[in-house]
Amino acid sequence: MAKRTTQRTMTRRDVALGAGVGLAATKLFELGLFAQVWNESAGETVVPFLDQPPDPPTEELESLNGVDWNDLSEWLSPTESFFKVSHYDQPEIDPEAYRLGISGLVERPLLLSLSELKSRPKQEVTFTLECAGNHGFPWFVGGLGNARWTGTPLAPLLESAGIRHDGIEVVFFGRDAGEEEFARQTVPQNFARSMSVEDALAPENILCYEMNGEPLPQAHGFPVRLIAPGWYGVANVKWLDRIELWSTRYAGRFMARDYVTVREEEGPGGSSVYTQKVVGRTLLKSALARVTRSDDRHRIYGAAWGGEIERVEVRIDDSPWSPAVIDEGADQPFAWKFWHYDAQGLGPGEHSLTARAVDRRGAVQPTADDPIVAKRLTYWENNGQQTRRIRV
Ligand SMILES: Nc1nc2c(c(=O)[nH]1)N[C@H]1C(S)=C(S)[C@@H](COP(=O)(O)O)O[C@H]1N2
Ligand SMILES: [Mo]
Repeated sequence: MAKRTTQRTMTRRDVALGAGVGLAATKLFELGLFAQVWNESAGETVVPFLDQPPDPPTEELESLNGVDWNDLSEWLSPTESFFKVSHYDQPEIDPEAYRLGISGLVERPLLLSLSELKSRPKQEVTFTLECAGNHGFPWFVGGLGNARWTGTPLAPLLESAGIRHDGIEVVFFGRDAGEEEFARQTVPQNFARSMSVEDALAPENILCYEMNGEPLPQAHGFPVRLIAPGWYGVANVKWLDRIELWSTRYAGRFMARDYVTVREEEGPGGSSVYTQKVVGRTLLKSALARVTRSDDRHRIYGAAWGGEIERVEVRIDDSPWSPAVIDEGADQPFAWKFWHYDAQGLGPGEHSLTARAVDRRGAVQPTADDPIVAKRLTYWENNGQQTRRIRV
């Protein structure tokens, strides 16, 4: 049933992005930003994983995968292959006519043009955006990407609009719209997500108009999207149309029905109780990318993201956990870390390789059979440790 929902709601193909992207890539390459982090030496050969993810069931779902783990080498994900998730239409917005409204329970409603937004102070963040459904299906493993996002901070704008004391909820509406059923009635809705005032005022949130140094591509929310570092993809509203301050909680589809993690938990006397949690902040996560061999050494490459990563640890078969080397991203709090781990003298036969991320507070990425992961009844927020197998 869950699968059907995804197929129905995630049906947008990517659009051709045009010549601007080629320029962007060249420019960034000159700046050294697309430089390959993992420079494999001549003697290194790839040892394929025995378990490979299947292809997506339909061609339409292909654009949900951006990262191809087997080929991953660029720390900054190229814009042209960045994953795309759009639940409704992809509105084309005239940048000249564009106005972003900030209204509702504010003292001074604002209506801002794109050039007004661009003339405000600039802020940049390198942030790994991930769909909360990533790793929710065997074929959905590349629903993430790391980009440099540029825009203007949200908090000063909300402050200059003046949030009234009864404004408790900040609702971000996209321009895209679709039909939704509420109480057996079908009604039109805009894509929207909300945050508490406190969360919305976080200094890292930006109204973003550039991705990897170029104007935001249409598929990624042109002309303006919210970038909320530390939050799952769904909170990063594209084609941002209006921001409203409400005195009540907002309970649209993407807050209250989709993107809700339902779990079975143990209640009193061993009974089952069920909880529902809105998908919000990202969870601590890691993944293996590939394994190479040169002589007697196997090198495991991977990434970790979704929290304040302190270290990444690797375990081979039933050996003790041992720390990996962080190669890239240690200085960027919202970006994924690239890591590698060297294993010497792996004996012939099959081996299982597992990685786990550990955060600054000592929290460990859960195992795949931890109830917090295994007792999810919806496919969102699968951040369980991943085990991959190779044959030596
Ligand atoms: N307006 C709007 N914003 C949206 C969406 C959408 O369908 N409409 N999808 C969300 C989801 S579920 C994800 S995972 C991210 C994906 O961002 P990307 O397409 O730029 O990779 O956008 C989010 N923002
Ligand atoms: Mo998503």
